[in-house]
Amino acid sequence: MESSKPTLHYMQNSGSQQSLWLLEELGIEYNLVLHNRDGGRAAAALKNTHPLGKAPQLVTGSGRVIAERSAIAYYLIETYDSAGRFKVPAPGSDGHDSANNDRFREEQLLSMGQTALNQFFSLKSTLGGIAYASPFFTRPIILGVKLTIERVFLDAEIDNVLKFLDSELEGREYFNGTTEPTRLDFILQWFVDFGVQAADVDLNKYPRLKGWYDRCMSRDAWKRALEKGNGYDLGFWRE
Ligand SMILES: N[C@@H](CCC(=O)N[C@@H](CS)C(=O)NCC(=O)O)C(=O)O
Repeated sequence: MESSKPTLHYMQNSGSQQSLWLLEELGIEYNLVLHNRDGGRAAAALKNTHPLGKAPQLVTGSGRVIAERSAIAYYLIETYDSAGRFKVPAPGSDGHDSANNDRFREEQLLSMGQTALNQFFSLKSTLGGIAYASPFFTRPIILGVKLTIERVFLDAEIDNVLKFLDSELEGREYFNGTTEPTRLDFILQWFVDFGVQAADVDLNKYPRLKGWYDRCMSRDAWKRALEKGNGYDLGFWRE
């Protein structure tokens, strides 16, 4: 256990919310530094702590800076979850739900969020953002390109991954079959929310995924994180 408190650098309207959610779930003491976006981009001050200058960042009790949400979640759970509340039970132990639910399945699902969903939703929301920011006479052209890309491959690819994730929740409250969220849920929740808020994903087509998404956001720790942060609206670029 670290001696001093960790510090979360949180930026409004970003995946910092999921790191704050985990800190609240853990119930530990921490410092919170709130950054506003600067013209939609990262606050310049985030470069003072990490060369990439992105959010979230976690400064550990011993001064080490950790970037990347999945690494932050990994570190926080390893360091502070001594009761194992948010860890995946070992195969064969109580609370473990199937022979194939192991580190390899977890890695596969994490990667689907970080690679497939992230690139699909980034493409969709970037095209939407460019159309939104462009002069009204070029907007229909950009929207036409966006609709063509969506029709030719993008929407089918997204549907493919979301259907798979939905099937992985068969008989499970959270992705690892636990009764509490694990790192997989803290990370995948971000990608699904990115899709819902910024890329027009309709979760009603994926009822198990929708149930899981609502379950995550009905947790007291999620709500406390929303109150402590300085805003969480992933469609902010439409304003
Ligand atoms: N792969 C990083 C993503 C970091 C990142 O790109 N964060 C976004 C907010 S969700 C950001 O800082 N955007 C502002 C910018 O790129 O200017 C992670 O998982 O933490």
